[in-house]
Amino acid sequence: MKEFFPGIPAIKYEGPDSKNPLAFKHYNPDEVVEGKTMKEHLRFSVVYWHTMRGIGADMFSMTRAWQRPWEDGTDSLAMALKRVPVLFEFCQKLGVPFYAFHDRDVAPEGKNLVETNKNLDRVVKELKKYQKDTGVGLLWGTACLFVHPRYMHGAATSCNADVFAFAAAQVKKAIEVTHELDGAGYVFWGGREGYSTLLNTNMKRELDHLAAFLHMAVDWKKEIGFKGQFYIEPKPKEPTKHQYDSDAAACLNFLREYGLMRHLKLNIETNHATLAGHTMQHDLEVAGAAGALGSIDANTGDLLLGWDTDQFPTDIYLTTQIMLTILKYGGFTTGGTNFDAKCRRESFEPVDLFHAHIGGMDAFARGLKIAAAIRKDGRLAQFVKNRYRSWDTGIGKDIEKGKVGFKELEKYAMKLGEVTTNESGRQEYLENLINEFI
Ligand code: XLS
Ligand code: NI
Ligand code: NI
Repeated sequence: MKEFFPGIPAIKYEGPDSKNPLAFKHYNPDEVVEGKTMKEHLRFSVVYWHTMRGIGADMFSMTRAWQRPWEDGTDSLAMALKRVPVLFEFCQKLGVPFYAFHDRDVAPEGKNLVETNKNLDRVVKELKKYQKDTGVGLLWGTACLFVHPRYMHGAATSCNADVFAFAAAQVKKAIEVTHELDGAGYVFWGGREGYSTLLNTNMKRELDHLAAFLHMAVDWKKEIGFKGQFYIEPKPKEPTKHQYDSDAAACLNFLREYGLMRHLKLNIETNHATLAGHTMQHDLEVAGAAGALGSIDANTGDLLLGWDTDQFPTDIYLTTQIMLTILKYGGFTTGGTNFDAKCRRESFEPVDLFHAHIGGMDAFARGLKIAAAIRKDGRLAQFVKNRYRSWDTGIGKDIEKGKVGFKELEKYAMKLGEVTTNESGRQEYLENLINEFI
């Protein structure tokens, strides 16, 4: 069999003292943490769009900067088929159990939808074969509803009903192929579901349409017996000025308003949360508190660049916070740690893809181990529990149980005269405590 990454061996765990750039220092797939192996906890996934289809483009150059010797410079079906073994060799060498794709990442559009679907079916057949041979599975599938110019006004939120219909047909097919490939989930990221100006936008009508679209997707999922988890991926802006699924809270509000809460969880992406003015941990907490924490797109932004730079996560403080929250909410079930991340334009060699993923995986492995150690130590959780102890008995308990109203509370406050029971929040002490483990 042809090797696409010659000279790069299967990446092994060599431990923290290793100086080998092509080895894991912390990700030890079979090591057990809190009762599960690291592999089971983290459920890493490689994305087709950046890793297989990225060319190192930016706003100032659409010219390929990245060397990918297997590419023939075409967007043909033949090239699409040649790319499949590259992805699987990459995942196998890294020991990553999953991948994720948009329909148009894996197969090119034809001259009409019939031909496009045929192209997709052909590549899906190949993907299925390689999944079977390698044991690498599909974390989630999705549809690309933002590259083709037909989607310039959005897809499900387009002002043009023909576009809505076209998008519906595309998503119907994308769910079917995800089902065919035994995907653990399916993601809705609102590519251009938003607006550039309110001057030409009927927001209420667009949101109603988006909800109708998702209900149709839920119906179709049931009809074909697809058991994977549906997710919405929040993002506040880019490409539009305002994306409707702007953050976790906005998504949850939308899902509740339109009766969709039971059917979708959230796929939270680090750089999207920060673009929304939140931390990743904030959006994870919002999703987790609502029972909707599904999966994560692992990446990071750059504090000095205000766009979705999709960098690989290397900050241990960040991965520690993420894993603390994920463990707190019981860990991944259908979801995983999907590297929606790409190398910088300047990192143009295939080996850079390995460095990038190894770094991300090690950063998450450390985050996981540190989070587990913090949980085992127990001081952090105990502090938080203790901070709320006034709610466990007496008046606090009565409030939580709904036993008292304003009248009773007024009586209580009058008797109290003044509050004398406040305690320090101890933020600095807690920050120091976290640093003990990092
Ligand atoms: C774009 C999104 C996208 C989704 C999949 O910013 O992160 O890549 O994850 O459509
Ligand atoms: Ni993403
Ligand atoms: Ni993104």
